[in-house]
Formats: sequence, structure tokens, C-alpha cells
Amino acid sequence: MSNEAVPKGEALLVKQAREKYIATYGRQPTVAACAPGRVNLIGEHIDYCEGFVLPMAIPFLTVVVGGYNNTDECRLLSVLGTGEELQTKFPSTKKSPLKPEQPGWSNYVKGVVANFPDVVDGFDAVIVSDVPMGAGLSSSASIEVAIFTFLEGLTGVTVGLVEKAKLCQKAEHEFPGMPCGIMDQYIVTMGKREHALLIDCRSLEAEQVPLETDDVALLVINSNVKHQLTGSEYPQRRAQCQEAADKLGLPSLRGAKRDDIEVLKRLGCDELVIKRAQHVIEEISRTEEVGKILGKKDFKRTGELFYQSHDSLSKLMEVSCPELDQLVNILRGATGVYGARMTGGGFGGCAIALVQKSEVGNLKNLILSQYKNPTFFVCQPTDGARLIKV
Ligand code: GAF
Repeated sequence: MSNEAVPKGEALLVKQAREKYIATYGRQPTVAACAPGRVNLIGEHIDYCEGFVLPMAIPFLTVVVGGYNNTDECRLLSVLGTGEELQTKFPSTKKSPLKPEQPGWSNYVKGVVANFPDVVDGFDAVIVSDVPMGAGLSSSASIEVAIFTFLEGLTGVTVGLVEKAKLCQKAEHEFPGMPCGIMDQYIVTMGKREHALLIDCRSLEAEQVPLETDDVALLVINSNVKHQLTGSEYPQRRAQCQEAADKLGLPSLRGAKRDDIEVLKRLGCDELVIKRAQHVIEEISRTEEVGKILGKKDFKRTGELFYQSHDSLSKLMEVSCPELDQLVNILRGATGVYGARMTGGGFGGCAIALVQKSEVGNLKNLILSQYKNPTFFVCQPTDGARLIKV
């Protein structure tokens, strides 16, 4: 098995989806949309505390093609990266309101259809995605935003981009039942080529931060430990952060200062809750700093902050895992590495490393010599969701 993950590209994915659509439904699709995956450079587990995050969209894509079918049913066929095909159908929202139900994967689609700001008539669609699943690269948000964009093309009804991200986030809360923050849906909707976005998760405004990739590369390393965020750990972290904010009398930890850790201690706050709060307060300030210096190419300091972020996620937030810690430790101090950290929700998934471009090959070999089954991907920031030619 190859250790490289290579994005298939829009044209190939559309071709695959179109051919599958014609073979399955016997006619041409009329609408096509796509949405990318993402990596987060820094600002982890703080979007739901109204903090700052710094993600970028990546060239793995979910493509949806389809058209109305003149029935009361929505029929879907999803082709996974492995080639496995999944099918499901559910009533159009013209017929009856939707509710979450099995199969689990269909809830990512149903939630978006249910939250779309117009009645959706029966349609047929094929979804093809090469965003690795369970790798912490936002395959869920990619499907949600691709479906939303597809529905915009189908119905002619559109909403503003921030509203679109919020509706897709609401869909994920209500249907798969994952209480995510706004980061993934936001960046998948609004990603910009050659830029990361410094997103203020309180105002929902964002600033573009140029990521120059002439001399540096962002190496993504999939630990191939599957992560699953709908379990109890992610909601628990979110609840612990809210508990700390409540104790401080704040709407969220965004308003908290370093001194508030002492305040929480004096208030007799639970030790785990204090650790989570410390991570959030420090990670917000690290992210603001990287947002200011990355565009000025201060890769050395950015790298230091990556390591600090990882250690905090591992020890204070406790959302890393031994494999991600191992990957970061292999890179710590290696020639050509500015910094490394886990990215995304954690409990498995990917690490990222900011490295000198010339050292990428050597660093892959170093990891391969010490880590059992990594998959590599060198990442360029790409554009967010869009309607495309079918
Ligand atoms: C997951 C969530 F969906 C995001 O909202 C964010 O909280 C992330 O984990 C951690 O930063 O991807």
C-alpha cells in the first residue's frame, strides 16, 4: 500500500459521479457542486468557546451531482474512497419533515436537507468523495456543505456564506448528533486558495492569512487511527469548557484571562475543568499570535507555538492519542521541522508539520522508519465550496 495520499482532483471526481449517476438513474445530472476537506493550522478545541481558529481548505473534495426526479423521494448513492457504494432514500421535505435515523451516514445529508431554507422536492444524487474518512480532515463538513451547495444549485435558493456554514453546523448538531463548533463548516464553505483563514468564532468574521509555500511545506501525516467524535469525549470537553465559563460568570471562555485559572482554583473548580480552561485560554492567545506572524513568514515562532499547542492538547485537553504523540515526537528536533501538532478533533486522525520544503523526502523516511503505517499528504490551501460544471 502506498504511503502517499493524492487528491483525485475535481475533473476526475465529477466524471466518476456523472457516470455513476447515468448508470444508476438512467439520465444526465443537471447540477454539480463540490466542497473541500480542511486542516486546522492552530486553534484547536476553541471554536466552541468563541475563540480564534486558523484552518485552511485542502484539495481533497466531495462532489455531488444530481437532479430532480419528479417523485416525493430523495435517493442517494454514495461512493466511498474504498469504492464501496452505499444507498439510501428518504421522503422529500414537501412530503414530511425529516428526522434522524439509520443508516448513520445518511444523517449528514438528511440534516442539511431538513435545514435547507426552502422545501426540497424529490431528487436523485450521487456523492463521490476522496476526503479521507475518520482522519480528522472534516469529511463530515465536506459532505454537508457540498450537499447544501448542490441544493442551492437545484432550487435556485441561496443564503449568505456565514449563514450557510451555520445551517450546516445546525444540521450536524441535530442529525448525526455531534455538538461541533463552527470551524469546519466555515472553512469548507469559505476557504481561499493560498490562504488560511483566521476566524473569530465570536463575531464570525475572518481575515485571510497568506500561506507562502515556496520554501515551506505543510506535511499532513495520517496516523491511520480512526477518530470518532460523536461519542462522549467531544461533548464532554465542550461541557467542561462551558462549566468553566459559567463559574467565571462569562458567556464563553473567550472572555477569560490567564489570571482566571487562579480564580477557578479558588472557587474549588474541578481539576479537569481547570485544565480544559487553561488549554482554551492559552490556545486562543497562541492562535492570535500565529495569525499575526504567519503571513510575515515567522515560521520559527509559528513552529514553537505548534508544539506548545500539541502538548496542551495532549496534557491539558487530553484529546490526543499515543500514535499522534509519537508522530509529533519523531518530528521534534528533526532537521527541517519548524513545528508539529495534531490537527482537528483528535482521538486519532492526522498530525501536521510545518517543514522546509527541501526536507520533505527525508522527513517522510524518518517517520517511516519509526511509525508503523503513516499516510502522507503535502498540502496547499485551496478554495471553498462551489457549484461546478456537471
Ligand atoms: C472537530 C469539530 F467539528 C470542530 O468544530 C472543532 O471543535 C474541532 O473538532 C477541534 O478544534 O473538527
